[in-house]
Amino acid sequence: MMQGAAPRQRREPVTVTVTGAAGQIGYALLPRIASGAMFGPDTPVRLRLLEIPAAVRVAEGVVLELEDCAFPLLAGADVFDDAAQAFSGANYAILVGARPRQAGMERADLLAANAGIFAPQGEAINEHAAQDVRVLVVGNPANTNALIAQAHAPDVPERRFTALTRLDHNRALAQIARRTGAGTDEITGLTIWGNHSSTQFPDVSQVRFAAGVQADIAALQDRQWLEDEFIPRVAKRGTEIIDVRGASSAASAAGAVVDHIHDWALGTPAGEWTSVGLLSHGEYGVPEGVFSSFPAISRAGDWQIVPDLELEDWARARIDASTDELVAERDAVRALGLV
Ligand code: NAX
Repeated sequence: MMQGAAPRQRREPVTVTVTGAAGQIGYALLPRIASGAMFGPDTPVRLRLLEIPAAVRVAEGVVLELEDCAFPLLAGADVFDDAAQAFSGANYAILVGARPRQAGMERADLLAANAGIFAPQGEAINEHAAQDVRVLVVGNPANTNALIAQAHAPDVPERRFTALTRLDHNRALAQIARRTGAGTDEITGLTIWGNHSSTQFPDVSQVRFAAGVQADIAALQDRQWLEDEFIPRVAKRGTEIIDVRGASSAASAAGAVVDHIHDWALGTPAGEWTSVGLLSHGEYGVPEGVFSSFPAISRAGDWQIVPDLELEDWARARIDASTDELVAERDAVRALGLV
């Protein structure tokens, strides 16, 4: 028999639980996690997938495909319809599965339906996940679902709960790159503030370009472009994708999940920040007790909100409008006794 190359030195596997694994984001996300895109080429992953009973077979089909990718880093993939089992030993929990808004559903109905998912999942994380568990909520309404899950996991440090706004961040980055001619990796200082909804505020006031870059930097001073094109396009990009693709964002959502957890686990690059939905303690005047998107850096596995950024008056008004919406969502779930 021929002698192959010596195996790489590998770390202990990381256990990642993904809910909604049979859905379209799941289908785009799971191969990327298993490929090593999330934790790097030396860290194996063990996947624990949660689905509702009716979708377990589909999730098992996705596992068959993962097997057929023969990923060297995939240390196992199992499907469950029970949250306690699915979250057992999870180092990372990615909560994608959610109830979509159906015709005739009021916002309170949507929040209540999702609370029925995120409250028990928060409890299961509290009871069964690993000590170092880190949680990312993707399923919408993501910010308030994160609040519900966090409120039901009192033993997990609150900063270990996050809501995904990295997709909005990446969408804004791509639009700035298009407008200025800079590469997406030559742009720093972007922030998404507020809710992952059409009220969000993509803020370019602190944007910086890499030294020597050939770009139309002055374009970002064009207030008319910012207000009439950039902000609405980023905030309504989800609807644009549905109109053009005929289905909601999946590959880009999966890409944003990979970026978010990658930076959380391995750190944001020196001198850069990203956008993360975090529980507010009044930073930047955002009301306490809502999950708002903030500028954040990750060091040693912890998110820290970037302090002391200047906010112009019009930015303040837009952030307030988005966080008012978050307060209204919080009050609605509070009225239902859910947080
Ligand atoms: P799909 O409808 O394709 O998949 C959702 C999956 O979740 C289904 O397979 C369903 O069976 C499962 N599910 C439902 N309840 C569950 C439960 N209690 N436990 C486990 N699994 C459960 O939706 P998909 O396109 O994958 O989107 C998933 C969620 O992501 C939606 O709520 C969507 O709105 C949200 N998004 C959030 C984004 C963000 O940036 N925060 C962007 C992308 C996406 O729109």
